Amino acid sequence: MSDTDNANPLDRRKFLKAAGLAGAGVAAGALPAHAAEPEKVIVEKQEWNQALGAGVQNAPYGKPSPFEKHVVRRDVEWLTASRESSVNFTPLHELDGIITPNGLCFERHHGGAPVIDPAKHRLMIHGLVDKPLVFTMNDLKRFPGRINRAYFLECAANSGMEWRGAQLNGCQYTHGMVHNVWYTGIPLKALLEQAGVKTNGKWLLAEGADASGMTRSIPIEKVLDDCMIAWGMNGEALRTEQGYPLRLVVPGWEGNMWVKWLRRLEIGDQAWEQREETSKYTDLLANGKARRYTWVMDAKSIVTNPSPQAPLKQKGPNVLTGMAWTGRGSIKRVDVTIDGGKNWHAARIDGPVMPLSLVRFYVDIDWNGEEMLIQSRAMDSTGYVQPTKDELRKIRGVNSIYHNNGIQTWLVKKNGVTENVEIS
Ligand SMILES: Nc1nc2c(c(=O)[nH]1)N[C@H]1C(S)=C(S)[C@@H](COP(=O)(O)O)O[C@H]1N2
Ligand SMILES: [Mo]
Repeated sequence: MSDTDNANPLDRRKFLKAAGLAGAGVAAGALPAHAAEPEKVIVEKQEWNQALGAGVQNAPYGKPSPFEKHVVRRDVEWLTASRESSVNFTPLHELDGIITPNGLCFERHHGGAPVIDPAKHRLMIHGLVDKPLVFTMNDLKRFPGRINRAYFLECAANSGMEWRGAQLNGCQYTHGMVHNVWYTGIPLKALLEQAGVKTNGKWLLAEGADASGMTRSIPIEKVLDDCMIAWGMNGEALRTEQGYPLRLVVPGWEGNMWVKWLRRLEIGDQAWEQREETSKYTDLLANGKARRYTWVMDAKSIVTNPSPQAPLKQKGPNVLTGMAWTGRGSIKRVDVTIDGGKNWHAARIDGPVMPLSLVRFYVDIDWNGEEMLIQSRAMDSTGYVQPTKDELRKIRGVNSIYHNNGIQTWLVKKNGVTENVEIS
């Protein structure tokens, strides 16, 4: 599905001053309630209590309610060169909590999503090891030391279109190349211990079994620290799009390194300098030099509601919510402003705060119907504070599409309509 709202991105550019806005207070006033007079819908008979509902086994694999059919991954036509080498986006504004449902995790693949027979899938470990090994899926599932971990995965190109100014109108499009999943699998360290990494083994090459045969080099310290191979996501098997039957998990590091449909791991003494780590996923600076090996995803946050696809409908109490994540340690706090940065308020983080995993934050606001300029700013356990987009541009220029973790601004207009803007 494509979204024609985003067909003409430059129309969305907008630069506003932060002055003179006082749209709301952050302490909730009166709580939402209804008139004492009974509404018709509660006293009337409804069609759903006049006949039996669907029986069990009507849907052997459960689906969302038909009323939720707008909650889908979406792509953007002008960003879609071909279906097989493309991307779609997680509908962040429709989600809550910290876990991304399996069917809504954004997809990025370079050669389409292959359907692999797990009985014929193999994982090979070779190169600078004492004993090259080949595992079947069954071998891996019998391997001792299975673990479960929640991690975010963010594509380095997430928010990439925003380097040159506010463009895409919706957090699904500006920030939707991220998902957060509970993985089941085994630490890569355990497999490599069985193979025996030679002392000159300093790098790992991971290769996918898809048509793109995507490959990335990863330094051995990271591999032995917390990388895992996973066959499970959110309690069930990986989805085809996410690498069934096996994917690499590289916590906190850019999504491109999380090789899907994982078939081969080679140990070497230097990086392989593959396409995805040279001409791609390398950040060209203004002076013509490039930053490379920019693996870690810096702290970032986004207000998902309100946002352009989820405008405010009513004055008074409203729940502002969003999510934050960092590739270093864990999220320590998230501050939110509704007046373009004049005042900042510590958001309430709810749910587990785990390293290298999304956190959910809330601010209960009382909207008086005036314009608001909303931003969120994440801070992680290293003390790093999410920068503004202009601070990033000063250091990095605007050549690259990668690693834009700048603060996002939403303008909420008097009628509740919300737009992607930048404050200058
Ligand atoms: N084998 C293989 N692995 C791959 C890719 C690919 O095209 N082929 N794309 C990478 C990129 S660029 C990203 S951002 C993530 C996306 O993971 P997802 O599709 O589960 O969201 O997978 C990475 N792993
Ligand atoms: Mo990516």
